[in-house]
Amino acid sequence: MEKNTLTKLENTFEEDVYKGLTSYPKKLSSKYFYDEKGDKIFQQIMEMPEYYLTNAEYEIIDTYTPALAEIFKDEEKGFDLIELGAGDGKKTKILLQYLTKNNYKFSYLPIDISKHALLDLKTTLKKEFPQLEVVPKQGTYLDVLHELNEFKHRKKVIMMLGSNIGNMVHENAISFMQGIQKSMHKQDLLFMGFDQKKHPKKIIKAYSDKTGITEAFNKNILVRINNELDANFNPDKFIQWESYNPETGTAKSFLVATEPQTVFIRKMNLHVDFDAWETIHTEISQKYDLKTIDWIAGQVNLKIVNQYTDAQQLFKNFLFAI
Ligand code: AVJ
Repeated sequence: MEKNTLTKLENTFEEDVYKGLTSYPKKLSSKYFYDEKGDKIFQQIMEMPEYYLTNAEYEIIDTYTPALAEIFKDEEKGFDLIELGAGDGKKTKILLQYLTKNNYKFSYLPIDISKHALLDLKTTLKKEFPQLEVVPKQGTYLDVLHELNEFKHRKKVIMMLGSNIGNMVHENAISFMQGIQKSMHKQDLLFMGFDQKKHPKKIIKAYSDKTGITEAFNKNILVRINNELDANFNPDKFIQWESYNPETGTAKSFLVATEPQTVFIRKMNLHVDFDAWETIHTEISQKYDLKTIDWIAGQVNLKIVNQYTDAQQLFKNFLFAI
């Protein structure tokens, strides 16, 4: 498929906002949390003590880097380390540090939707690892699947950290992983992070901190609609609410209107009415167990090669092959 066709399959911000705010119940996708300000708020989230995911995965990578390096390597041709949703690369840098220090042959290809995040990453990597070949690519997950097919000349290790997969309902996660699987050859590997089911209180706390950072993160989507589509949302008339279903493992985030109100979106000439306590669903953050990951792997014809976890078993990284 041509790249143009692929991008056409994806809706624009404006289309998604229109659809989401004219349906019932209302919804807006968390993929729109991330503009320059949203990226910064997410950095703050990763530093909050309540947001256990970052430290847990950091511990896993820190512990297993030498073992992973041995599994990733290809002595003959080297390998391409392709990271989907690279962000600021904090966790990846442990791996890059070890691989470069020990003269493993590889290139690093960070892919992210945020041009801004990629530029920052490229600059810091240049400073920290001047000898490392870095080939950044900007694009969405759909662009990424297209790009992956281009890498067939040597072993590729595809990496997706931070439980980014958790933003997708199972059906979408499966078609996304299916796309990755199709791009993989015999020796290729997929290394992916999955946040684990745990005490529901711990999950709720991670997604509804008292300082209001997560709330600001969710509300950033309203701010974007105000700025980019000339609207008059008053973020103070919404609260953020988190729910967690321990049976399905789905954490769900909402913005809830605290009073009846009408918002005008000038760019679309659209009036949006809210009843008191009406909701906008913004995000899911799926939590997994082994049965579910086994099921997904089976659906997409991937084999689990290994799994890695932290001392408290809060988070897991799975290594898959075809
Ligand atoms: C970046 C998708 C992994 O769902 O845990 C953090 C985003 N949302 N706090 C997650 C997020 C609220 C995060 N991911």
